[in-house]
Order: sequence, then C-alpha cells, then structure tokens
Amino acid sequence: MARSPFSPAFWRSPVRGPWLTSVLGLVLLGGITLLFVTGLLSYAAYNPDLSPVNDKTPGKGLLGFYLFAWPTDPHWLYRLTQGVHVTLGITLIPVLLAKLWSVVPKLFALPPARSVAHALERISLLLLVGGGLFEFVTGVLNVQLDYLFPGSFYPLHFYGAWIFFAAFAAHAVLKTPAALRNLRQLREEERDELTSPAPDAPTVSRRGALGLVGGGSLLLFATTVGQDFDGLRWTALFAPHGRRDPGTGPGGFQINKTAAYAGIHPAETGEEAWRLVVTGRTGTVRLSRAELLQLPLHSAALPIACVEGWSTSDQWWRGVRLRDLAALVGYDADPPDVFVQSLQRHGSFRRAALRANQVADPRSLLALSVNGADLTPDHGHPARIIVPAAPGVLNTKWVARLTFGDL
Ligand SMILES: Nc1nc2c(c(=O)[nH]1)N[C@H]1C(S)=C(S)[C@@H](COP(=O)(O)O)O[C@H]1N2
Ligand SMILES: [Mo]
Repeated sequence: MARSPFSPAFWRSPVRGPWLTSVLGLVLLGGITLLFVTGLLSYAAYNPDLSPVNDKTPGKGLLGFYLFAWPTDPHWLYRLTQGVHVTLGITLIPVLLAKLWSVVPKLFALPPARSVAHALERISLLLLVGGGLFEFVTGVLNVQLDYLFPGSFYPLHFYGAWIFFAAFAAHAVLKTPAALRNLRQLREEERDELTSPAPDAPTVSRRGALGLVGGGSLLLFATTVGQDFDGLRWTALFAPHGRRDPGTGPGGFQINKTAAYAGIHPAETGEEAWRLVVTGRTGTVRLSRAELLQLPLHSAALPIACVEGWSTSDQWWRGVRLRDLAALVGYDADPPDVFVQSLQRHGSFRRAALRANQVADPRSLLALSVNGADLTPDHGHPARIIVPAAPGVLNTKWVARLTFGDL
C-alpha cells in the first residue's frame, strides 16, 4: 500500500473522479461568480470614491474602475444584494470543501512541473485554492466575530477577491468545456487522473456523496437565511451572536452597536445638551430636537441592511428630510453631498459621507422616531440617518453634525 501522498495509489477513495469534480465545479462556477458580483456591488454601495472616510481600501487604484453612484431604488436593493452575498457564501462552504477534497491528489502530483505551461497552471491553482480559502475564511470571520479586523477586513477581502477571481476565471475558461462534456455524457464511471488507481471498496456512491454535500449546504442555508426575515431570526443559528436582545415593541429590531458600547452618555443626548449642527453654503444652523420637531416631518418605510448579511423588514421611520436640512443652509434646489458625524468619539462607523442622489431622495431622513415612538438610545436617539437602499453603515446613529457641500 502506498504510504506517500505523492504516490497516486495513496488516494483510495472510489468517489473521486471527473464526474463529481465536474458537478461541484459547475455549481461553484455559478455561485462564485454571483459572490464576486454581489461583493463588488457591496463595495460600490459604500460610496468609496466619495470620501476617504467611507473608503476602507486606500490605494485601490484601477480596481475601483467600475464604481458608480449607488442608487436609492429599489429601497431593498442592498438588503437583497448583501443578503445573497452572505447567505450564498455560507451555503457554498460544503461545496468548496468537497471540490478541494475531490482534487487534492493533484496538489501532490509529481513531478512538480512538467513544462513551463504546467508550472504556470500549478501556480494559478495555488492562487485559486489559497485565494478561495482566504475569501471564505475572512468573510465568515467578519460575520461571526463582529468586525474582527476593524477597517482592515475591507482591503483584505477586496484585494483577495480580485486575486481569487482572476485565478478562478482562468481556471473556469480552461476547465468548463471538459466539465460540461463530462456531465453531458453522464458517465459516472469515466476515468481520468483524479480516479484512484487502487480504489477501496465504495461506502457511498458518487451521487450519494453529492447528496451529502448538498444536504450540508441545505442545512447551512436553512440556518442562515432567517437573519433576513422577521419571525425567522431565531432560526439563524450562524447569524451574529451575543448582541443585545432588541426585545419587542417599536425598537424591537436588530441592534448593531449599543449606545453603551459606542460610549454615548445620556447626558449628551438630553434636550438641554444636544444640538444638531448643520453647516452649508450660507453658514451654520444649530437646532434642538424640539426645533427639529417643528420642521415638516415625513415618513418612510425602510429596512436596515448590514454588510454582515442580516437585515430587518421595513421599519416606519419619521423625521426631517435631508434635503430640507440642506435647504436650511443654502441649497434650495439640487442638494449636494453631505458629511455626517456622530456623537461617538471612536470607531470606524461614527461618520459617513452620503452622495447627492441619496440626499435628494425624499425618503432620506434624519429620523427622530421609528414605528411610532421616539428612537431608543440603541437605535440612535436623539437622531439618526436612514437612506433607502444604502448599507447599514451609512445609517449613522446619534448624529451630531451634518456638513453639506464639497467634501
Ligand atoms: N454612530 C454609529 N452609527 C452606526 C453604527 C456605529 O457603529 N456607530 N453602526 C452602523 C451599522 S454597521 C449598522 S448595520 C446600523 C445598524 O443600525 P441598528 O443598530 O439601529 O439596527 O447602524 C449604523 N450606524
Ligand atoms: Mo453594519
């Protein structure tokens, strides 16, 4: 019996072969392409070319070529794209692992390179395997460990995605024709260099093995997808844990950072102490909460959708339109971009820049209440931003300052 993994006879599973590898490969071809597209969309949704404050990947250079003004319609856009990104990523983990397992003998094949072309192919495979594992691991850690790498997750995951996808695309171009051929012939017994030359007796058929992988994926899907639907949240066993339970009532929806965690003192949010400072073309206006409540108030039904993949259903927000606040400081028509600052003193999400199209949308509010009651401290009392279709991180809580105009 072969003892060295460098010997083909060492790999004895009768399940390995071109059919299983082809099926898994084609699932990943569709799935990873969708992960890449939704990931790039998520980056665009942060408005990274608007302000250094929004951009966690300085020096992205040409990789930002595709950025565009993130729209405000449909209002559930980010809820959908990021829900798909995270849920699909978690669901594909068993498929990725099975695919790697199915080709692992190739990693050990000798000689290391038969030709320059073969050497290049093997290097690209290392980028493919390493890049794939890196993207899945960083993505899962970011969701699970609640901003494990604050700030640095974004550049790691973003640059990693481009390296991984370049290797993935090259691999797909080379392998997809053969994979499709393997499946069309539907011959499970087909042999190639993945087939063990000295197979053990089978304990499961190839279709059975595929069923196990699919079952694992289904289980992960079923225990993740609930994080995007009220009433099903308790089924999302893999959604972020250890958060403050939002309870029931008007503020009874997911809380990201609590006021206590963000270091917001009740003394600075009271009617006496708190003023909203609005600056623009014609100068600065300071407004108490009571004065804000005297301005025209409007409602909008909008969700919170976090980069971590969880989202709420539409909540009923009420407050002052951002474009009305722009008008107070000299922008009557065509409101400009705005820079939003929170009372919070530390942390990466205490400020954000919003684009003019987001300010102009009549549903974009400086919200004072939600679901018919004053904002709770944890949801951003005395005032927070809410913008349609934007990622949660742009919906700044405990707002202190709005600066309209050139950022
Ligand atoms: N000041 C401040 N605002 C913030 C954050 C923060 O950490 N500090 N977190 C943001 C993120 S990442 C999300 S997803 C939403 C969550 O809002 P919620 O806790 O009301 O659901 O708030 C955003 N606003
Ligand atoms: Mo978030």
